[in-house]
Amino acid sequence: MVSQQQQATARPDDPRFLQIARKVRQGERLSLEDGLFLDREADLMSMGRLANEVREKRHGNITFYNTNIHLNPTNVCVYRCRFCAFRADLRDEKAYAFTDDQARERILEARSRGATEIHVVGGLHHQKKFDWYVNLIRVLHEACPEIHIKAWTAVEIAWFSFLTKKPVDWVLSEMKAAGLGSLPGGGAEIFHDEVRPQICEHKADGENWIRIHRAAHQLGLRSNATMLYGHVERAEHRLDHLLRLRSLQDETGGFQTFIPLAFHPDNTKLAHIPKPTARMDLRMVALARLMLDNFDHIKAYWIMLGEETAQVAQSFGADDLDGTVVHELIYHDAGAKTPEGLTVSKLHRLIQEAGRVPVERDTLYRRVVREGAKWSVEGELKMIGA
Ligand code: V47
Ligand code: SF4
Repeated sequence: MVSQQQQATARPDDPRFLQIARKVRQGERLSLEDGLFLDREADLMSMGRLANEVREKRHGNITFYNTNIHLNPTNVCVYRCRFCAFRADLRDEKAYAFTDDQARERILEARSRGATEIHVVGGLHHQKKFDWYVNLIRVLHEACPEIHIKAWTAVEIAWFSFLTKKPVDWVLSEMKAAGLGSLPGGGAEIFHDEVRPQICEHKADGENWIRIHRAAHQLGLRSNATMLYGHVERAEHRLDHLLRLRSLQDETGGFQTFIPLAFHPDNTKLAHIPKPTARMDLRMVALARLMLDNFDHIKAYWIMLGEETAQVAQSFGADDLDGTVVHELIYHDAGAKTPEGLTVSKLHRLIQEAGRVPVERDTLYRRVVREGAKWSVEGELKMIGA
């Protein structure tokens, strides 16, 4: 079997690469075959340089980041994804579920740190009803209405629809009314049916993930997209995934950013699979930048990639590093060695050392003007914050 981390073999002047470079420079869309060649064979440095051209044409020398905090409301989960080290059973010692007071405390902490965003994803608790999840959003929003709530993956939204027996539009509208601002990109994993049942049996499938993001976009909610790579999938599955995202983006334009997520094997049922190499990480960033010609942003999520690879990724197509990310659990449970949060000055350093100019954005990619913990978005006069 060919490894999914196979070394590239083609020369930089391979005619297939030259043809791809010509297409990219002329603004022509890359095909499935182009993507397969880039993923399996293309010379990594040439591919990175081409992705960097696209990135610099769109964003110049800027790398975006945001000031955010995470909240994983519960780790109890009815599913047993084989790549997940975070989940717990109801009676496990490590099982937890946030109370309203704990959630309020977390968002007040976010405010005192000057965060513009709270990122909320978690497990699907066996005993919690829809009201618990919607109430959590209400509590957060009422405590700090100025902080954008990016919450619930499509898998969670599908679960709420199952719990309430109501359509996805209804679930999303209730959440929006409670204060939901946008959807994160998680739960996408790998859409393809040859892979999905092997890594996350039973949970919402690829078609449902797409359907839920379409519904969110139609309700005016923006969302992100991810792809979990470096486990049992192969190039053709990754390309299928990227093309499905590209096609939904053509239809709705509702995606803001794509985040390739590097698989972290520790403490998971796939612990025998080695962690993706930095070469593979960089290839995925460049591949995404070249294939997703209708996505504005490609995020190099520093928590997953490690700080050094996230720095290099800024020259391989990425224009965003995510954020300060205080209280991250999902990747640290799976062995991520990065810190559980970074100060703004450390994020600035990560960006400046890579030769880029840091620009703080909010969740919707508007520029943030800041004085300490007080901030406003560009063009708005009122300063917000502690
Ligand atoms: O769907 C879980 C991934 C996702 C592991 O939208 C793992 O800005 C690697 O939604 N190794 C949830 N990945 C996280 C998520 C997210 C993260 C960052 C930014 C955004 C955004 C969204 O985390 C899951 C799954 O794909 N995940 N376990 C693991 N062991
Ligand atoms: Fe549950 Fe999410 Fe972990 Fe899957 S990835 S087991 S849905 S918490």
